[in-house]
Amino acid sequence: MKFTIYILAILLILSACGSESGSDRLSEHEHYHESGAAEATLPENIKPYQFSDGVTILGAIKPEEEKTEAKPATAPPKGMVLVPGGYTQIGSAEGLAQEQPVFWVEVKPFFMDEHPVTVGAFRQFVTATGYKTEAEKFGNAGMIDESTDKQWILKEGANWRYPQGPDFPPASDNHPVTQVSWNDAQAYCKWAKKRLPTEFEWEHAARNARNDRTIYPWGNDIDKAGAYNANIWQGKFPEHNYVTDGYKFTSPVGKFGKTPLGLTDMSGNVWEWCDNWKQEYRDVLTQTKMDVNEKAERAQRGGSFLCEPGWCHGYRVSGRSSSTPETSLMHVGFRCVKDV
Ligand SMILES: [Ca+2]
Repeated sequence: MKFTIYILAILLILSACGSESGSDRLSEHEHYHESGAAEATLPENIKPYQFSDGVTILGAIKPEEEKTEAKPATAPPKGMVLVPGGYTQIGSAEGLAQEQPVFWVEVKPFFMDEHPVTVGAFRQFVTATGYKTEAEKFGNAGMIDESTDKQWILKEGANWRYPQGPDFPPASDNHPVTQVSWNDAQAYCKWAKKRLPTEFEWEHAARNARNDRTIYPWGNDIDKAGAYNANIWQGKFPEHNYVTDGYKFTSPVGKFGKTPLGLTDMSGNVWEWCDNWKQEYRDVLTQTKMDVNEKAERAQRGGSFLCEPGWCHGYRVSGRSSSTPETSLMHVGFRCVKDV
């Protein structure tokens, strides 16, 4: 049963930067550039409510008064940056249907890891605790297999140490850890006395805690005179990757996309697990109770090295994806946050 769920999860990751080459299998997400998206309207009569400890959903209206919060007395822990609190408009009227309708949130300040959790950091966790990841327990994990026409497969022996399986090189310590499930990410964050961000905290940070309306955290250009700001896919997915940015798979953390807040890798490299279940925004706003069954998926943000705009432009700040919580994939990692 678990295996069936796992296969299903792999298929569902189609929305996360494509796992099949046939255009008849393109999901709504991947038709972004063909069809665009009509602007969705907000449901009426949304009352502000506490989405999580750190986020209040406000709805259509941003409060008029600007709060000026004193800088926290505590300095950010090593390897983390302060994300100031404030108001952010979540989503994009120019984005996909799943990024709409746009709405305001109030976010409390928090500390965020500068970059995704690395293989080296995850190794420390495993050494200290003896933790076994779900991919290790299953004996396999999801990867795109170049030898079988670049289809997603469950690769035997693939796990965080060997993201593409033991017949490929091991993961480098300074790259983001991948092949970790949401459950694994939770276990790591708990061990590190941190937690996963919610999607809205993540987007607030990607919008530099000041509601920047740019496509990416640093602006609107993915490259500047050929120098890339993110590790993504160049060329037509999945046929050919020109690897103009220098990395076919993951890249060392901190290499790409430093934001005004001091975060890196918020765009591209690996998708990042978020704490919350993924729901349609309309359902979030109307507080529609979610049916949490075995198909329910946890949210992911940030896009990956497999993303190219013609197929998936998930590395925009408003981009979203998701997988079931036991799924492990070669292009999904995470970073942690900590309450101030
Ligand atoms: Ca790349």
